[in-house]
Amino acid sequence: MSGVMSYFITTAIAYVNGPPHLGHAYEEIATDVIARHMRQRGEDVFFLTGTDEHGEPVADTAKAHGLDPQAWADQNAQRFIALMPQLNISNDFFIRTTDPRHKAKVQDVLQRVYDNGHVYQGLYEGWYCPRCADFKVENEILDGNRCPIHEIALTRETEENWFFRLSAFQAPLEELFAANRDFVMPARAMNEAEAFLGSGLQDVSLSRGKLSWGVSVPWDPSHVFYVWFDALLNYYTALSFANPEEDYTDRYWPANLHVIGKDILKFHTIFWPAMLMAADLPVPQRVFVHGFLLAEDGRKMSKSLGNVLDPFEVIEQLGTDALRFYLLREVQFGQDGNVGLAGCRARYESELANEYGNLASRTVAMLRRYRAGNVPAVAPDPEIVAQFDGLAEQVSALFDRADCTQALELIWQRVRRLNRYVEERQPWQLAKDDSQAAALDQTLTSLYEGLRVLSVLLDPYIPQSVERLLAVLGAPDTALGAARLAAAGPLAGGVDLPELSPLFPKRD
Ligand code: ME8
Repeated sequence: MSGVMSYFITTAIAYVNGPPHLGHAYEEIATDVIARHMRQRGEDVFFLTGTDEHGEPVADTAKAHGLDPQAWADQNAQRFIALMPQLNISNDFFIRTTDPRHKAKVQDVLQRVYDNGHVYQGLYEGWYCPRCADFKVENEILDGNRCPIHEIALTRETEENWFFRLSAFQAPLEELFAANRDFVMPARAMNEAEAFLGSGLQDVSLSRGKLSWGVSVPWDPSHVFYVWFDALLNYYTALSFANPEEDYTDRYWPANLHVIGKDILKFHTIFWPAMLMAADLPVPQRVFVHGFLLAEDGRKMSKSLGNVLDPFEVIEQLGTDALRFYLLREVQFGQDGNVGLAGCRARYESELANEYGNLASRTVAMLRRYRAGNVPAVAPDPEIVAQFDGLAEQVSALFDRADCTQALELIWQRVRRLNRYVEERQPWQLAKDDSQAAALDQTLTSLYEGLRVLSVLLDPYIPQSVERLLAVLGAPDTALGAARLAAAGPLAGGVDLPELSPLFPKRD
């Protein structure tokens, strides 16, 4: 195992207060792309996702549907579990926070925080958003005492709670931020976390006495833990029971990368590392904060405005790979972006079908027509070799910063380059002239090899299509080491290429 590194990557866990939506699909897909890339590098990846089932967001919606919270959570959790294969997500485990093993572990860890002297009883008085399950501090409140995220009226809460001494972690967090400038990425998110820290930390509620839907506090069973601490701890607790045969905690903790949306930055970059420090546990390496997907008209997606991009509709019309590709190609990961069905169809047509799909079809068709399906065992064109030189390394370096959008752009530049190469070389002309046989061999080998390498690099994004194509190319290896042009003739030499049906067929 020498040289193999463990790589623990997570998504946020979704509230089960409704069905999955595009924002959830986006986060799952992006995280999956990074996890798949890391597996290609040979790393020992563990990819965790799941559902957040306690607290007011779930208790309130359960009540509104006339169900008890557990029945409501069970029903909705199934929809999130079903989403994973629909999106082709390669998660290694799916945690539900109502799992008794999670609850027991939450109690253990928070008991340690209590025993370490970081908890006291006090009176909370302030503004609270039941949709965020968030106690807002003064500078987070919109005029008229409204939630900055949901824009709904905040409730005034006065309750006797157990408090976590967050303020005691001001200096340790400042040190963490100074020592690890990539703790929060991208840089804009780091600035936001530092601004929050810079405004001075106040202690936060650790428990709720008014709520019963949660994990009970071991030293005071009349309280349940505040849902955010229960939820954040999923990243740690899951490792202890994901595999009944082996406790994964030592193997994978601390997490390498938490992928989250911008609305939950404070919890992950401030509360979470402080809580871990209070429990004497190592803090994660990085938190990557992605943006929000908005409608094509730039507005928030809403059913009443009719501008919702429904991931299930895209999958049905264009396939899972099309959705995965579109979201990562259209929106710079880490920024907000506008998305819609029209844009998705356009990219399907112009890029997946006409660029990559067409490159694949014509390469296979020409090899079959001019060389009876055999790949000539000659070296590829030095000019194409130069174009691909260092590409896998550049893609890896971008993934080190979770920049899956720029990585895709680098790959796509080569897809376009190879299509231009076909136009420049005009293999159909070369084929008419026997004296050009060597030129035709070199052209076809270059196309075959280039297409194969690009497919390996595209595998994390569009795994179904790539794996189908690589099978036809007779080169199924998707390890990153295979993403290099073979110097002297194709890896697969002498394969007998079967026909390729269109990877991205025309849709109405
Ligand atoms: O916040 N675009 O759950 P959640 C992009 N349970 N991302 C979006 C989005 C959008 N329009 N809408 C939501 C919670 N998200 C908590 C997390 S983690 C210990 C607990 C993202 O179901 C959102 O930013 O409201 C978050 O990362 C994830 O979806 C789950 O949101």
